[in-house]
Amino acid sequence: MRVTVLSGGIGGARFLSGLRRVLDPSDPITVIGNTGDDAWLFGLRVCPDLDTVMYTLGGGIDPDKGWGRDSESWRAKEELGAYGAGPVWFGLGDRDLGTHLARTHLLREGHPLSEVTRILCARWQPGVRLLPMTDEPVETHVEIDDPETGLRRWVHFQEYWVRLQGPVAHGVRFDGIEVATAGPGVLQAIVEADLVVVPPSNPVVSVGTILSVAGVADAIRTARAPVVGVSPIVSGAPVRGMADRLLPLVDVPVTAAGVGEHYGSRTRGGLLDGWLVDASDAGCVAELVSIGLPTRAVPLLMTDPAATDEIARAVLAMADAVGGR
Ligand code: FO1
Repeated sequence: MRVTVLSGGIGGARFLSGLRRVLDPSDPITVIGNTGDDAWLFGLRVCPDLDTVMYTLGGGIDPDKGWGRDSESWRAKEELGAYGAGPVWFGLGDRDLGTHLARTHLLREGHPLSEVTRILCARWQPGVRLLPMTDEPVETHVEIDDPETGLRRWVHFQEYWVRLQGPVAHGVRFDGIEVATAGPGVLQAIVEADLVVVPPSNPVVSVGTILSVAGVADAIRTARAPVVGVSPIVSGAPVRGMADRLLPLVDVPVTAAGVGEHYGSRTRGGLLDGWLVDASDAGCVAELVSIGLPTRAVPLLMTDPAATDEIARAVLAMADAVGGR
């Protein structure tokens, strides 16, 4: 069974590790990774959502943070700080810097990001094919009230999330999305899939970014495979991250039902054939089913690998239930 998963952030990567474990090794998984979080730092191209998938499935992730490398050291960061070379607020560890140096070197040699990602993954063997959503640069920016001046200004997503800790947001935009084309293999991975999964990634700045790439949303709407989503919102709050501050920007309530309706039922022009909400949100199942979105309530907290595997199994079961549509 060929499975294609749209992924961004730590939640998406953790879900993927469960899906990889529960599927037969012969079932290929293709990941369409968000690149809107990417940034130039110290002249290096940092691709957080690609690296989080590569490290998490390749066994190199820092398990507590969910990003960056395990057993990390920070000598280069200390040296940079000593020179007053900013930004000091973004934690680039020595081992992680190796990835960014290798990536930047390959980019400078002219390799597209998709080829660079394939080369980096050859070391990690993540057990999935990791495709950047596009080979062209896209950078998410968020409009905030500057804490010093109180004036509205746009900041890069990493500054918004890491330096400012996700304050109230007044706008979000994906710089470069207008001219970005789907990366090599991206649309094909959706068209050829036997199952498409929208994991519990941020609906605005991970899934939303990927869906904004030309052709991706339409490919999902017309895919022959069942499309199953997993709510990133549990009991009215994001399990991690800042979806609660960004969902209002697209007029979506911070609820499992709100995000499900936002993605929409495929029978009504939306993206999903099935939607999983947490057991604590079982109260919204009947309503979503009544608007044509098959929904099930199952435990969605990825508290440990066993729980994560159960969520992946629930996705497969939902796909079977709706796939025969
Ligand atoms: N997140 C933080 O909260 N603080 C950091 O210093 C930080 C550094 C970092 C370095 C490399 C990398 O790949 C990710 C990093 N992240 C950090 C996480 C990153 O901001 C988020 O994972 C994504 O951009 C949003 O999903």
